[in-house]
Amino acid sequence: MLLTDQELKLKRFEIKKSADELKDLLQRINYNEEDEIVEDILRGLEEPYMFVVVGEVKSGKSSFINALLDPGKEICKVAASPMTDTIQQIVYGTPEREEFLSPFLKKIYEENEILKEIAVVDTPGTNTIVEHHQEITEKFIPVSDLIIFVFESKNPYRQSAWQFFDFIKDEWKKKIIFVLQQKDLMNDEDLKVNIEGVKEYAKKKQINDPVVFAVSAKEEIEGKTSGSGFSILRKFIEDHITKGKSPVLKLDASVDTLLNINEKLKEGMKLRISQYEVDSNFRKEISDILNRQEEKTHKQTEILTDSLTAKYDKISNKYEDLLSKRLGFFSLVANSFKSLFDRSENLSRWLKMFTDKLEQELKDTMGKNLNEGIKDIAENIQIMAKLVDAKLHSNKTILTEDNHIFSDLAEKRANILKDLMDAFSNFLNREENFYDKEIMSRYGNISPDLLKGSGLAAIGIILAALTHGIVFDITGGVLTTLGILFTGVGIGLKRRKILSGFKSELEQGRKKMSDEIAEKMKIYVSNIKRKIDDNFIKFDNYLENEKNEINFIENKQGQIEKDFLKIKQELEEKLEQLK
Ligand SMILES: Nc1nc2c(ncn2[C@@H]2O[C@H](COP(=O)(O)OP(=O)(O)OP(=O)(O)O)[C@@H](O)[C@H]2O)c(=O)[nH]1
Ligand SMILES: [Mg+2]
Repeated sequence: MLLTDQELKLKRFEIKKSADELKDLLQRINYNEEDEIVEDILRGLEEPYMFVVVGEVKSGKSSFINALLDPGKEICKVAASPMTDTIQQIVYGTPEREEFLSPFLKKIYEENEILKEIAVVDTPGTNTIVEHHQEITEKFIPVSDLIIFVFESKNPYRQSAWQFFDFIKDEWKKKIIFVLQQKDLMNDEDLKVNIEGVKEYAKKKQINDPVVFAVSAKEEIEGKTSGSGFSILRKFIEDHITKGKSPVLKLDASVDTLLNINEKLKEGMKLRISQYEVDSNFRKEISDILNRQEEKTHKQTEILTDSLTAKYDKISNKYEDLLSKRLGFFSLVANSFKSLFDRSENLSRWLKMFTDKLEQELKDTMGKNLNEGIKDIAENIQIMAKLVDAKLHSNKTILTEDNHIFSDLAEKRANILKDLMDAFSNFLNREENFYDKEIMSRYGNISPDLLKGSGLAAIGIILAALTHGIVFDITGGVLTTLGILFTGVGIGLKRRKILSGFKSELEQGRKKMSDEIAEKMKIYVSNIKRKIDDNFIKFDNYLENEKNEINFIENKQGQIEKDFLKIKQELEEKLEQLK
């Protein structure tokens, strides 16, 4: 014994503890197939080391097992036609008997010393015309500890056999030994060629030091034991597996399989992680589009207000000049014979005309200017929405719904995205999304009914109404104040005071106008941006959840792997001591 019973018990306990954690993880992601395998492995921990004999139909598997265990007895049925149709697990037990555990699994109890350390499993042949046979065998591979791969000596080169080998080696990383059976049907020379052939093939498939035996079950059973090849095989089994080593090897093989399952999950997670990375990058690009377009809108608004104020300034300067000259003239004539009454009447009339003209010119010029500038800004906001829509449609799917681990998650993600795209295209078509009640109630009040059916185009109409509203409201205010300033000017004409009043009133209006446009545009764009962002709430929640879940799984997996590797190292140190 390499380990005392107590030590074995402890190791089994450690394995079970980490395996339970692995199971929790598998259940968390609904990876049910693998979950059942872990269950099976845990159940098998105290059972003997398990040889599983596989190979193509009629390669001589059942005869091989009979010859190995008891040449005088047909434990497993042998025939010339496809025979073995269930997994037959041959284990130690008295009285000798057979039990059917399921339609696919038969347990045969034999009173045979060697079976106290190993169990031998006969399987249905692969590559047969009988349906399910290969499937039954495939299902049993994960819980095996050692695979005995049986070929017919005459032909170990069938592609189908090596494909099955790939499944065992790549998918389950099982330890494998090769047996060329029915060697009595070959001459020594040809047999040698085929042994070398198998070795070469195995090396090509990354088995560095392939173990190959050539045997004849027929000769062994007929008592021609010296040339049957079985004694060499039995010696190998004693040296490497039995004689006290098998309980440790059993645990070692079980840990290998558990590690392999953990590895598969890790491999499967790679797609999930890259999907998450693509998705969060995609989300970031959407935010970037929004920020960039918002920034652009601010720049365009600045250009618009600059050009508006330039035009405004030109007009105010011109009218200030006019006013100054006119007031100068009235001061001059004030000393003449003209009566005060005349003077005041003329001046009022003139001032009225003056303000009317000023108003008209401001309205005309600013209005024209606004129409130009607003077109660009509205277009820019529309582009923002359209870019987001285009981005949504270019989203990349990596984790597809046929993924064998994460199909549910892939489906959930696809649904979230589909809902998002539908919701967003609805969003774009509903003009009320672009109507900002709060801003619009003060300026450029237009009835939302007017916008019906305009979709994104509403932005242009809304912004035109808004900015015109601001400009007219403010110029209107300026002119009203000027009217008050000019009232009764004729009587006590104070030229300088009037001029400075005029100037400061216009200047205040100018500042108010450009501030107000900048501020309202800022609010308008940031509200639209927020509304666009709101479409992504569900997707953002999904992303957040994915981030946490991936972190959790990765951490857990790392821990489980570390634990298993530690157990494995301790087991292997024990085995090493024996050499
Ligand atoms: N000459 C010769 N014939 C053998 C030997 N072993 C088995 N046979 C014959 O080969 C045929 C198939 O043997 P089985 O042991 O049933 O082969 P199997 O691989 O278990 O077949 P399935 O269970 O149907 O996949 C039978 O007719 C056996 O008599 C051998 O060592 N030498
Ligand atoms: Mg058979």
